[in-house]
Amino acid sequence: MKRRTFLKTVSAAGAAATVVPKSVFATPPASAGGPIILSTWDFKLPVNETGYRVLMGGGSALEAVEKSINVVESDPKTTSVGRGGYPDRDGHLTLDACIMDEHGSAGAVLCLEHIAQPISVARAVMEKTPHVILTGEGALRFAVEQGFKKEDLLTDGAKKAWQDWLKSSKYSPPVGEGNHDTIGLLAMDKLGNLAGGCSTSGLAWKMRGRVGDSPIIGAGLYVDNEVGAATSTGLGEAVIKVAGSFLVVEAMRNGKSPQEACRIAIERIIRKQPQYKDVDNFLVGFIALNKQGEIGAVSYRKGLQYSLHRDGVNKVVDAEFMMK
Ligand code: SD4
Repeated sequence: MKRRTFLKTVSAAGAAATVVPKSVFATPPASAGGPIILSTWDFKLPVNETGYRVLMGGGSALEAVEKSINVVESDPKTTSVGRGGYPDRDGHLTLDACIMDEHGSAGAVLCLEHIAQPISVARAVMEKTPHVILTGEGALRFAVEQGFKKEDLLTDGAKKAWQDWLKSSKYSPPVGEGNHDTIGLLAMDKLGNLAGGCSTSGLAWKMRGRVGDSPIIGAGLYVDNEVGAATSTGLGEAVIKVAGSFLVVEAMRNGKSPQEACRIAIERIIRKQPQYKDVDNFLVGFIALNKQGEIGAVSYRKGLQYSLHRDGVNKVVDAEFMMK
């Protein structure tokens, strides 16, 4: 087909099919203003408090996101994020993280080893390189050049758990006990600006080189400062296939509340990935925060908790779920 004909066809079809939602043209809604910190799970660590303090002191949402997530990454007892995370099936602990700021800038590291603060390396990728993603060896080299300390992050406990697993080497990908608890965290600062981050060691006993949704912009995290932000937890393969966090933010752009928007993403997974309906330990969940300061949290099955710090109160809440 000649180029001119092709363009003509596309524009004719596009004119018929595209309904542009009003919200695309609307002025971005005025923000309710922060400080607000919303994060996945209950880590029993001062996660939200750390970021909230940053925000109360006039710090940016981005700064709050990084500092909060660093708390989880540094904790050797958390077996799903940073130091102390469970390794892959070959015994390598590989870390994934991404971050987005209020300008829509993004940075990510995939399969990073030996660096205890992947979210900070992701921020450095965003701020100090022309790229969005660095992986593996290159991410490690960049981190070391930036002054991050190269360490052995596999704790004795994680090594023992891996050695126990090796005895059976039974691999069941759906997220189960001790195999979840990625930190996804969204923040709104006093100016009403949004930022978000996500950090994980991914699924325990995964294949070498496997990456889930957590460091993938649009899957594990998405932030649009005009609209809202979303992040996810659970089986990354399921989230990537529906571009989950982007889907949530786009639903908010089209007028849905954060709660409705999270439901839409879970519904999409239910409809498009029926293979998980009878898998008891399958879990995915989304949390979302819009520009008005409203929040949402919905999971596939019962089990997701979220932590919300707002108006000086930090609470842990059970999320709504959609499947029995
Ligand atoms: C992954 N989404 O690597 C991560 C795992 C996770 O809560 O969230 N666990 O697929």
